[in-house]
Amino acid sequence: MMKKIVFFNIFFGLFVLGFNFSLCRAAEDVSLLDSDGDGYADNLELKNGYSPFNSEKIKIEKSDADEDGLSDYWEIKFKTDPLISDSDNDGYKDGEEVDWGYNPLATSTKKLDQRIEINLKKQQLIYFVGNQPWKTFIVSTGKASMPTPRGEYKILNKAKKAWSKTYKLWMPYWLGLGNHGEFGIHELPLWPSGYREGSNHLGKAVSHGCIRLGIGPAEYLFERVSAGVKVLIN
Ligand SMILES: [Ca+2]
Ligand SMILES: [Ca+2]
Ligand SMILES: [Ca+2]
Repeated sequence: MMKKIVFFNIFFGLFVLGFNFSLCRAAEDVSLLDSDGDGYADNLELKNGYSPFNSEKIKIEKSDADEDGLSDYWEIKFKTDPLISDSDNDGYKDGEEVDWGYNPLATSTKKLDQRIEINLKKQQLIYFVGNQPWKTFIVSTGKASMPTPRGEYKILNKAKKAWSKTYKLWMPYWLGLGNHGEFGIHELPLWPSGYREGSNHLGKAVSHGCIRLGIGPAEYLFERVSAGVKVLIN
C-alpha cells in the first residue's frame, strides 16, 4: 500500500512539474517564438503582416514557405502546417487539396463546404472553400432592366456548352440557377459566328440576367463545383 502511495506521489509530482513546465513554455512561445530565426518574434511579424515562417522580409500572402501552393496566410486560415507541404500525408499537397475543395487535414475524400457568393454592387463572385473566401472573380450581372435576381439558390445543373434558345448563342461552362435554370453563371457568351462578348463588359451590369465570368475563371469554377452547391446573390 505504502509503495502505491509513494509511486502515486512521485507520478503526481512529475505531472504537476510537467504541467507547470508546459505553462512556462506556452507563455514563452507566445512572446518570444521566432520560427524563422530572423530576429523578429512570430507575433510581431504577424501583427505587421509579415510571414513568421520566412526569414526574408516578405508579406504573409506572398510567402509559401513549404511550396505547396498554399501561402503562409492561407496555411494559418486552413490550420495546416506551414512547413509541411502535405499536412495529412495522403500524397496531395495542401494547396492542391484546398483548391479542389478537399480537406488538407484529413485523408477523407469528403469535400469541405463550398459556397458561391455574388455581390451585385461590387460585380464580384467569391468562391468559398471551408468558409474561407478562396477566390474572387470579376463578373457582369444583369442590367437594370433585366436584373439578376437576389436570393439563395443551389446549382441545379451543369453543361460545358449550353445553348440559349432566346438569344441564339452559346453560354460556355453553364451552372444553372433559379427554380428551373432560368438563369445561371457562365463564361462570356459566344455567338455561332465565333464572335465573343467582350471582356471589357466584366465589372459592368450589362447581361440579360445571367452572371458572366471571364475566360479562365468560368472553367475554373465549373470544374470545382457540383450541382447542389449553394449560391447566394446579394
Ligand atoms: Ca521571425
Ligand atoms: Ca504553403
Ligand atoms: Ca494532403
